[in-house]
Amino acid sequence: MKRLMTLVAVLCVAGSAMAGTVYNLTNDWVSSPGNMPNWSFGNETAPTLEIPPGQNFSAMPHTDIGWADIYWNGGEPWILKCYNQVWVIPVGTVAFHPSNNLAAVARFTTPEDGTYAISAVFTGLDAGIKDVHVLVDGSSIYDFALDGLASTSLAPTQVFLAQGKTVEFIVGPYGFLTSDATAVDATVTLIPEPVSVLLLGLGGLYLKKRK
Ligand SMILES: [Ca+2]
Repeated sequence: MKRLMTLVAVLCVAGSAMAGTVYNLTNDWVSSPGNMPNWSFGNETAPTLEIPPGQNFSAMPHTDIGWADIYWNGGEPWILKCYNQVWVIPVGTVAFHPSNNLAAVARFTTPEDGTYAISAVFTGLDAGIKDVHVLVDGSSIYDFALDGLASTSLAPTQVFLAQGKTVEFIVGPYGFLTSDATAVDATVTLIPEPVSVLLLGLGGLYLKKRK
């Protein structure tokens, strides 16, 4: 009976560990540069039919901003979070805006080897059409032409990645720059070792004890 209770307790711990380590762009957001160890920000050559996304990454600042400045911020591309959340940028998202020639990019760098679940929601905040992408280690796993206020999602997609690999969330101008502000909710979750492996280990331990 005691063994059974121990097993149940261990399984409960294993179950809670299954939630994994969640890296969410909005929740992890810190306005001071250098304080987001897993995230960096930049721009890349705006993708076209000839140029794939993910070319010529160049770092750029990310910023907090008051709501009234958003449309008139200028200096595209930009990536910002509006802390007072009273206008335009929905709670739980960060806003991206490309320029004519450059896509806005948030780049996650994997802290360790492991299986990662990648998901994203892109929501148009203005009337323009924009191209949105998710890249893993430089290769696209998701591309979508997002028109106006529509929304599009990448369902959780699992990939194994070594430490130091990149996952990029990108908003491009889709050819021309007009009203392309886009809210992004980006999440990368490090998934723990499967419970099945734990169970096999526990089973082995139990059999060994019974001998
Ligand atoms: Ca556009």
